[in-house]
Amino acid sequence: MAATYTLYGAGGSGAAIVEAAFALLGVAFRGVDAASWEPGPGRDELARANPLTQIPTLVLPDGSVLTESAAILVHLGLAHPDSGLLPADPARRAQVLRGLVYVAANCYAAIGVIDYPERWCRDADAATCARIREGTKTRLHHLWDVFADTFPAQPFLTGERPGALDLMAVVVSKWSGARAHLATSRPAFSAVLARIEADPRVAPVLARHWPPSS
Ligand SMILES: N[C@@H](CCC(=O)N[C@@H](CS)C(=O)NCC(=O)O)C(=O)O
Repeated sequence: MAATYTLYGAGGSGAAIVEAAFALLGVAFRGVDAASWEPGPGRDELARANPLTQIPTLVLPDGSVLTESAAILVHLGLAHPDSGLLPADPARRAQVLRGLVYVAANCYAAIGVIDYPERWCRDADAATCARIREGTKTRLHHLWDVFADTFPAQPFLTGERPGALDLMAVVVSKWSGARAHLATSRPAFSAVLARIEADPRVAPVLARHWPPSS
């Protein structure tokens, strides 16, 4: 069998970003169920590939490991220049790269604090963890407001078609109450997220990760 991509991931995780990218590309991949919070052989394999044991982690057909959702999207976009994952126009592409790093460095990083406050504050008790979570959530919602004000949809965040920035934004905004916040604070941006979710290639991936009944 020809070498293929191997994607480590779990339901409701950032692996949905990369699965949706493969759906836009029409490229097959092998999925391995793995997450730091799920003990088992998948996690052991993931830890060998990515010392942070984080998902998404992608093993490329040449066997090299690619982590960091933004880097994975940029790599796939460059490897498939006609896919529309990244804009061809350099000025537009620059803004998409800016947006990808913005979401990874600001929003996704904040989720890591909300999920694991004890990693960021030595000897934090439950009350301290709750305060860290609460403050980070408020900051996260502000970060999304700024994102919405900074990256106009044309009509998608990547351009005329859904692409890398759309996938990053639609998945990372699923967490920590960002959607409920944006529905009131930035309704036009919420409508853009809904438009991305409705794409027939993206919708089944999101439905698998976030089943409608859940
Ligand atoms: N910087 C990474 C963050 C990835 C990340 O935090 N993934 C979460 C799941 S959505 C994870 O694996 N968390 C488990 C952990 O940190 O132990 C990226 O942009 O891909």
